[in-house]
Amino acid sequence: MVQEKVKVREKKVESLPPKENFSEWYHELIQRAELMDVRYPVKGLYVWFPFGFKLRQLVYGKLREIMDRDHNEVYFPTLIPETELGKEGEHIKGFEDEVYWVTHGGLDELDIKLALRPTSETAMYPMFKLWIRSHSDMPLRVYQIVNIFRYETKHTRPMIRLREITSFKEAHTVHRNFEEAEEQVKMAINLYKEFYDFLGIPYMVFKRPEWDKFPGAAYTIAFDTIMPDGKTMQIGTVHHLADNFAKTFDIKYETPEGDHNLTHQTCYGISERCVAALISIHGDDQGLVLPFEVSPVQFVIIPVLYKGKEEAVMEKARGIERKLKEMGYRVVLDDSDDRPGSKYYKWELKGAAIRIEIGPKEVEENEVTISFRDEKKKSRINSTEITKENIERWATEMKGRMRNKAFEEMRARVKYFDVIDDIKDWVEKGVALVHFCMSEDCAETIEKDTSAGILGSFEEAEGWFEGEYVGECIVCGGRGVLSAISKAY
Ligand code: P5A
Repeated sequence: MVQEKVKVREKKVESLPPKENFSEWYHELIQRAELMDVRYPVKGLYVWFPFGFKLRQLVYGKLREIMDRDHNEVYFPTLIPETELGKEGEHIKGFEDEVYWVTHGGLDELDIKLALRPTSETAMYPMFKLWIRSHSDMPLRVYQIVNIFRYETKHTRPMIRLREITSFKEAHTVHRNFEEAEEQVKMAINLYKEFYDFLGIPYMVFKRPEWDKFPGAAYTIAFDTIMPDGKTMQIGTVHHLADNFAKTFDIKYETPEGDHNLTHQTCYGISERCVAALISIHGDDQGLVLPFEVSPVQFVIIPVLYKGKEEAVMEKARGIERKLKEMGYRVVLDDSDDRPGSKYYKWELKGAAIRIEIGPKEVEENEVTISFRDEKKKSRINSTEITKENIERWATEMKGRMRNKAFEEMRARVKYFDVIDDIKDWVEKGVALVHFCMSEDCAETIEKDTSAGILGSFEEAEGWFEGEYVGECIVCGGRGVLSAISKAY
């Protein structure tokens, strides 16, 4: 007997632009998958839709879990008096073009202008001066996840270049000396590696050149990933501040011998660029592809209804929904009257990690049809195979595939050069590795010849380059170290 499908709603949906046109794809995807609404009427400010906010919450949940192990969460105010913000000379020089000022309270002009924090060093460190008394008060490690404001003049883009960064995870630490702060820098690098490894996002770690370090830092370590258009994006930074800010804010402690020494500090930050990287690197022509752990919809169950069999199919679908929810997973049973094809389309767009289809055949044989978002194939499994143990294995395997694919794609965009003229075309689509002396003059030559910039010297080249770390500078022939050149976001 031929089974007759239940009549369903036909909905025409426009497909996404192909990912090849990255900029368009990104812009369309974040709207259509309901991550961010870009229609807010202030440049560089965007609205998180509920679905996008859920993704943000899941990603930041991991970041919190990592930070909470040895940092305490705090909250410092949004407004910073001009007098504090301006104290550290280098710091204010770096930020003065980017600060939003509050000048009035109602109709009254304020005595001291207040800055909307562009980052919180100058909000926190005057208080650290009060908190730190003795050597036993250290290490002090705190973090907060807050919004900050930067009046960016370059092209703004949701999650990538914002004027209100809504999800700025900033950590600040205080130590007894330079070496202990340096240990903290290493620890922070490892924490960020753990975070990005968890998301399956490949990265390179650089020491930024002198002219590109964080304003007020002794040195800056940066994480960069390569976006699908071949440009690099800085997805996190770790700064050794030495005693620069301690001098400005007079942060001192008493040693066991009774001396009074300046503290050394570090700070490190990650913004919602981590979410931008996640969706850009793993996404495909159909939409979001998300690791199981952070997907707002881990399972979507799609009933395939045939006349006379609706009840049996729905009953099984509800049973599986209940079972998965009891196991603690995020599940959607899509029982809307759209046709299965539209449902597949919708949940692919939204990156549902695992799809389970149930029709009359599956009911008869106590099976389900299962597919993973990152793969094109479907398979039939027995319903009893849906166990916590198997699900965890599927999640791990899926992450492994996603990470490998992302890593291979990124590796294909990294290439070593020893002749400047060959670089110009390559940086349109990837990163050029070179030996470089780190002088500003040579960097200017590179920028003039290639329209791309120096990312810095590699902290660890493993996985990206097999050759010698030291070699002749590609510009002057002097002593160079392994460095990278790219066009950056
Ligand atoms: C570290 C935390 C700092 O501000 N102070 C506290 C230090 N470092 S940073 O490099 O300036 O910023 C940290 C990371 O934030 C991201 N970021 C942005 N994301 C979106 N829009 C922006 N306008 C923006 N500016 C910075 C970068 O990933 C940066 O590494």
